[in-house]
Amino acid sequence: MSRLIVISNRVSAPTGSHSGAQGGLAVALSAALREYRGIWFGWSGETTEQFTGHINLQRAHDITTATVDLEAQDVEEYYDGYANRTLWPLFHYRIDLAEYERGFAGGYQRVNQRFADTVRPLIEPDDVVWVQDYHLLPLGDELRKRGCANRIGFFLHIPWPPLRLLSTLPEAAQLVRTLFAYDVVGLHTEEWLESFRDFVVTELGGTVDGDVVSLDGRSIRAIACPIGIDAKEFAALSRSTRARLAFRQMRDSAVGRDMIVGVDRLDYSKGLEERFLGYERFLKEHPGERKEVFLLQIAPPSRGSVETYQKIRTGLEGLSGRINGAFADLDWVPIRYVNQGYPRDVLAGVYRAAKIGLVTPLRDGMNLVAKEYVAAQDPEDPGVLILSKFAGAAIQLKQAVIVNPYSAEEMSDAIITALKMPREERIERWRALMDNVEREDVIWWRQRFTDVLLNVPQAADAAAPAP
Ligand code: ADQ
Repeated sequence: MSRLIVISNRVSAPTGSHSGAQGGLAVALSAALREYRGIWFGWSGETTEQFTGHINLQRAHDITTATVDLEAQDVEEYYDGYANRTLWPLFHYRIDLAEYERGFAGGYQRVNQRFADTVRPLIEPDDVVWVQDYHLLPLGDELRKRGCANRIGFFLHIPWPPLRLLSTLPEAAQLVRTLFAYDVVGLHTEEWLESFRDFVVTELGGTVDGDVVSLDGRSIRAIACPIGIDAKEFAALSRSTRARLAFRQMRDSAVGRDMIVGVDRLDYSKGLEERFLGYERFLKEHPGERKEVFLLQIAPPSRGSVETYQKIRTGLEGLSGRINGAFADLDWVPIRYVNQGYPRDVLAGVYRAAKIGLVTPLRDGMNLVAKEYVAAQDPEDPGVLILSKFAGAAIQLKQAVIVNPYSAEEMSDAIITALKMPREERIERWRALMDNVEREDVIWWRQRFTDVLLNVPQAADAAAPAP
């Protein structure tokens, strides 16, 4: 059986327990790596004076991780720069925030080359390589240039932007061409896939035949493959001792009020400001409901070294302060705004205690919080998921209350609808949602992708560089 080599920007070493703040992806990939006796390669998160390519190999919980340190300039140009100040905003349709600098593009290319140089000797002829996310778009091409003829797949965890937006990026054509070094390219939804194909066909003159996309004599499989969560595990987690404790604490502190919960990384794509404004609108339009509810927003800071992220943090502090100042009373505060991460079992208990899960990103590749919220509910008395139509998850979670997060009025209407929803309707909607979350779970996602990847013929000319 082939070994699996997963390559991503960072490696989340599996803890072997659920009490860490480990994300769903780490859990998903860990299971695959265990099954295929694989290696997970990525940046250690540490910096070094001079890049040496020294690999730190570690083995824990049946998984081998291989990490490498980067130079401070690498982190600045590749990670803070091109990944988080150029590609992330652009791919989330925010060209107003995207910064196009040759220094960033150069650093991005350099780090991808450094990754390729470092990981190449670890790859054996029968290994299957799976590259993750927007930090490493050109990595497959760099590996091919180093003679790697293995099957290589790529999965993008964020949206793919429409042609008109992507073409604002100076290196767009070059970057997209490098994707043809892979055998399989996966995106979460048909919508993102459609935009990818549109760019290849319209901008580069490629062709599409079913899920085969061809450019300059090289064909790849491009597929929509929505990621899921480990639903069974998460449902079990929501009944664990720590989850029960968190559930009880939340219910006690709610003193009979309904809790609305939001859980997101502090990121402009998650629509937190619009969410607060929608909630404010609800408080204004429904004065009778005010003291019956509160919003708990959990948002741990991320990418703090990027200025936009510092601004959004300050903006949200101001906004929540203003709303609390305007509406709070001696015995009630409308928004509890918490800036830290919590272990997954605690989070599961919090989700379960919430009458409404408010998941309203402005643009999101998928959004796993929506699925976790569903999986954590009590089947006898489930809460209601309010979900943005702009999250990839909206394609699967059709029985949620779907909203346009740009409209404060729609958000307000959705909150009152969810609060007043009869129990039978809540149960009916939840069952349909849970059915999807369980069926199209993370194992389904991973198998779907690896099945396609393992079935592509290993091209004799695969060692040739991409066009
Ligand atoms: P993210 O943008 O990080 O992921 P999301 O899919 O919601 O977004 O995943 C966040 C994860 O972090 C969830 O598992 C959640 O439980 C966890 N998390 C968030 N806040 C937390 C907190 N305060 N404490 C502990 N854990 C917390 C990117 C894309 C998404 C895509 C995923 C996977 O942007 O669209 O769904 O990758 O492909």
